[in-house]
Amino acid sequence: MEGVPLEKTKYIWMNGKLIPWDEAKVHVLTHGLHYGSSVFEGIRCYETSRGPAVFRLKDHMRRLENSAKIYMMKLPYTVEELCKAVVELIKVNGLKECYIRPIAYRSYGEMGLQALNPVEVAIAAWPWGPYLGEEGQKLGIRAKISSNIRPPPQSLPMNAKAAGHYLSSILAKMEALNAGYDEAIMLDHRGYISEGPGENIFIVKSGTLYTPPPHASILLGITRDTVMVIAERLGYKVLEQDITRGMLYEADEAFFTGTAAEITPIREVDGVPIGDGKPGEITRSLQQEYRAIVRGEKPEYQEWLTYVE
Ligand code: PY5
Repeated sequence: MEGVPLEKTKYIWMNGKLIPWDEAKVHVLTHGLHYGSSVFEGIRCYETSRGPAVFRLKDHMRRLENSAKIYMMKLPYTVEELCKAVVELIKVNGLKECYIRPIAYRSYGEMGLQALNPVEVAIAAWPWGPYLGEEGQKLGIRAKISSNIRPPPQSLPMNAKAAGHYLSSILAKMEALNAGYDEAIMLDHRGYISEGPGENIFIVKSGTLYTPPPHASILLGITRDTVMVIAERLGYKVLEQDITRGMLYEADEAFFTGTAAEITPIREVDGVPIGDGKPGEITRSLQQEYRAIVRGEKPEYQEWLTYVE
C-alpha cells in the first residue's frame, strides 16, 4: 500500500513570508517534530460563481487559537492576520478549490519538555479531493470499530487539534486498513462511540440525528456544527447524546463529517449493513445542502464564506 503524494503549489506562507514550496523547511531538532507539540487546522476553499470562497475561515482560526491556548502556546499572529494570510496564499497560488493547512509549532531551541520554544506558524494550500474518496462519498464507506480508544480527557485534551493526538488516530486508521476496511470508528474511554480518526460521526434513527457529546473525547468539528445547524433548519431534530455500539449497528443511517471528508456516508460497520447498506436519504439531503452552501448557492449562509476576490 502506498500513499498518494500531495499536489505541490507555488508558495507556502511561513512566519509572515511567502516561501517557494520546496524551501518551506524546519530544522530536524524542531520541538514539534520530536514531541508532537504543534496545533493545526484543516480548512477548505470552494469555487463559487464569485470566485474562490473559504468556508468558515474565522471559526477555524479561532479553533487554532484555542488549541494553542490549551497547550500554552502563544500564537505570534492574530486570528485576523491568519485569515488575511490564507486569502493572500490562495491568490498568489492561483487556486480555485483547495485544502488549507495552517500549523503552529514549537520551534528549534530547547530540547527538554518544558515547552518554551518560540511558536512558528506556516500555512500551505493545495488541491485535495474528498478524504475518503469520491466513490466513498457517493456510495458510502465500510468502517470498523477500532481496538484503539480515543485518549481519555484526563490524559489528553482532545478538544485541541494537536499533532500528538493523531498518533492514536493513526493506529486506528492503520488497523482498519489492514483489516480491509476504509476507516475506523473509535470508542471513548467509557466505551461509547467517539468519532473517526479524522472525522466526527452522526447516526440517524427514525428521522432524528444523534452525535456524540463533547465529553466523548471528540474534536468539536466545524463540519459537525455546520451539519447540526443545517439539519435543524431542514426540520430534523439533532441530539448530542452518548451512542452505544448497538445503537450504531441498528441505525437507519450513519455518516462521517469533517473538512477533509465533508459528509461521507457509512454503509457498513463491522460487517453489519447500516440501514439497507446504502447512503440514506437524510444523509444525501445533507450532502446536497452542504455542497450548495460551500459553493455559495445559499444566500442565508453567506456569512460562512470568505471570498478571495
Ligand atoms: N475529528 C478529528 C479527530 C479530526 O481530525 C477532524 C478534522 C474532525 C473531527 C472534523 O473536524 P472539522 O469538521 O472541523 O474539520 N480532520 C482533518 C480535516 O481537515 C483531517 C485530518 C486527517 O478534516
